[in-house]
Amino acid sequence: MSFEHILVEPQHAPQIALIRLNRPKELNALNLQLMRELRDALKELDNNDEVRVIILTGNERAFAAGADIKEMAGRTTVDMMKIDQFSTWDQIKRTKKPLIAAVSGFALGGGCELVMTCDMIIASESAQFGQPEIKIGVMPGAGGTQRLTRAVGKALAMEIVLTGRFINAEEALRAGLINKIVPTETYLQETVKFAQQIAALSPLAVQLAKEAVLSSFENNLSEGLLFERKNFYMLFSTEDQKEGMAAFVEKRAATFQGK
Ligand code: DAK
Repeated sequence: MSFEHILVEPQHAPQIALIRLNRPKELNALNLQLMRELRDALKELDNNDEVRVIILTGNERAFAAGADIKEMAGRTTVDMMKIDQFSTWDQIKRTKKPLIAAVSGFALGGGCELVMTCDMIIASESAQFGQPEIKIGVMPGAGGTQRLTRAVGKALAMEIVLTGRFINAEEALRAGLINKIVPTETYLQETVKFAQQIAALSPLAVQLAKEAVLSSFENNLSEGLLFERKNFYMLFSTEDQKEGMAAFVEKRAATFQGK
């Protein structure tokens, strides 16, 4: 895999892949090419049996400061509709493996929306989150008004979206937007440690459990419970379920093969 705006390490650590957004001079502004590269890399890593968890990160100063304003500034509604960035974002959303965002510095606009498309968020002490689109005359367009509101509730989401105010890692943790705050100097190593806990588990159980949690965004409660039940039953046809339960009974560590 070779890309211009992202760096991909399929084996950053055993079973852990890393994708780094890499337009540092532009604070990792998400231009169309970067997003397409990200979509292609995720698809490839999703199909790679050696990979169990994918980490998405930027650099210490910025995860991503949003969509590339310079690229977007002259566009009309018709241009935007023809480009149809949503198909790229929709594909990213369909990643089956757990996707963990390791965020340091700015995660703004589309950057914040991308982070919220991930399954879990580990933030450095210097992380800042925001949806400042309102300050440039637009509004969030890639899920910001929906995912942020579900994560932090109406009052704070409304404030963030309507004023463009950034929140820091502490406030994001208190509000339920992120999983954990870690030191800035070691934020990536800490994220890898976090990812390793999940990589050690049955990838089949992890995938179906992820799907079931995400279904709560799409379905009402009874549909969601039915979806969960079917995934739960399905896991009883896997070797990993036999291994996991046998290991518990035999008081030993389980080894999951993803079968
Ligand atoms: N786009 C392009 N360039 C950017 C950028 C961005 N979003 N953010 C920063 N840069 C560039 C700056 O222009 C500057 O470039 P040079 O002037 O050096 O050439 C360089 O990065 C360093 O930035 P600053 O000099 O501004 O650095 P500061 O530390 O002073 O300020 C900042 C950092 C993050 C507070 C500031 O750069 C800033 O406010 N950036 C813009 C933040 C923002 O408004 N983000 C929201 C953009 S709109 C959609 C999907 C997604 C979206 C929409 C639709 N579909 C699927 C349809 C998303 C929209 C957005 O994200």
